[in-house]
Amino acid sequence: MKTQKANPIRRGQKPRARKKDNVLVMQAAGDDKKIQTVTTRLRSSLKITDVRVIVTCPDRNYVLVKVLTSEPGLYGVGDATLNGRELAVAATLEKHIAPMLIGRDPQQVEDIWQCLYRAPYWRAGPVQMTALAGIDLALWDIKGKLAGMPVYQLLGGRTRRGVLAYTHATGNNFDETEDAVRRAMEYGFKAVRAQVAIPGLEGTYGTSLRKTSEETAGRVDQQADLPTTEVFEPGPYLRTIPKLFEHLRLKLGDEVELLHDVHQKLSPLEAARLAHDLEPYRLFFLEDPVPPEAKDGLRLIRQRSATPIAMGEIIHSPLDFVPLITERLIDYLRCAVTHIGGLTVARKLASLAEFYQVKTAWHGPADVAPPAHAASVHLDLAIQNFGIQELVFFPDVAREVIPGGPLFQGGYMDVEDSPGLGTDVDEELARKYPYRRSYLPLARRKDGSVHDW
Ligand code: CS2
Ligand code: MG
Repeated sequence: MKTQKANPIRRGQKPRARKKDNVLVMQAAGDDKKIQTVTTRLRSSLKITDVRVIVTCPDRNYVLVKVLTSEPGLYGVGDATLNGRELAVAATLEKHIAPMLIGRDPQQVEDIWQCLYRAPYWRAGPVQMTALAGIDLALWDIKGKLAGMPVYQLLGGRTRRGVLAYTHATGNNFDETEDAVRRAMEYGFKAVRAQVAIPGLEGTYGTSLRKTSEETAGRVDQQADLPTTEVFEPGPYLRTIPKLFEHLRLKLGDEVELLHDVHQKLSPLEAARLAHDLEPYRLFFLEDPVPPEAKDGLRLIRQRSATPIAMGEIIHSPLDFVPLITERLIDYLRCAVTHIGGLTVARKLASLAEFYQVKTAWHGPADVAPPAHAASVHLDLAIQNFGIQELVFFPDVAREVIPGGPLFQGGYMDVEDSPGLGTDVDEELARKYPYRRSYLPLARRKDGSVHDW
């Protein structure tokens, strides 16, 4: 694994400014004393001058936020992508949030967070919390650039050499899923999420080989411009999944960490049964076993099994996590940093969780952009109670439009030691890939009634 310097700027040493760093003014100032004067002046007069919202579709839709400041070249980039509701977030940012920010000091990250959370009066919700996160990430990016430090340094500094990552493996049958897990292991992964198509059901969440699968969801070139439909039945699902993990443990042994995502499809009683039936196969965690509306049902799962539970990618009000943490109903906090309101609030949740031995597993899918992945990894590196990080590899076209982001090697993720979050957006290139309407799929039971996807 790559080892990195703990701190890029030692005391008495001039800040190193690369061409694209936004601390050039500090470098130009010459000796340390002048640097200090310029920095102090810059800090006391810094203002937000513009908030640009960039909606782009390099392979799938992303919403980027660029916060510009009165210091030429100093800006921050955040991610505010909400799969399937991109334009609602973009409008919130442009029409409601941007006017409140012009002229404000971008260094007041906490105060701006509190204003944007409380000022609308209407609390939380995925659209508002994602918009707020986009701004929050951009402000942390600016703060890092001003300090000449990567964001994890501002969060307390490195507590680990790297961040344990997991990827997805999927197949139409047990053998195909086993092969996919093996491929991930050969690539260096020590933890893999395993999903399989359920016999008799058309399309199953998490299986990439069907048109309506999770891998293609939101990927516009493969999707109709109205929601596609999958079929779900709990019976066959509950019979198949324990057999999948029995197969995987038998073929792959005990060492690889295995995970599974239920994607909020079960009732508490069904989920309790699944968690119990999976216990012999020692999952790293079982993800989102019930929908958020049924989160009280996590108590039933706890009574029935010791399978670790991760929950939260569709919970968007930070306060909803408090009972889950303080009653120890979950083992892994699994909201997306970018859908819960950003680093400012995610680190508070992580701190609360630390006191209850609950760890983090921030949501890291392909449908949030590199600044969101980078923010998660910066936080993972700094907190004590990090658990695991979901990792995706972006296609080249997305990496060209939104450069930078975490690195992966030997099963672990890391970030470059550049100031801020270490990501950017090429606005000109982004314009070449305009937004295209896309939806997440819908699920129905065999009798036609609507179910959670
Ligand atoms: C999934 C997501 O990564 C995961 O765990 O649950 O891929 C989810 O389906 C998407 O983020 C929905 O947009
Ligand atoms: Mg999930």
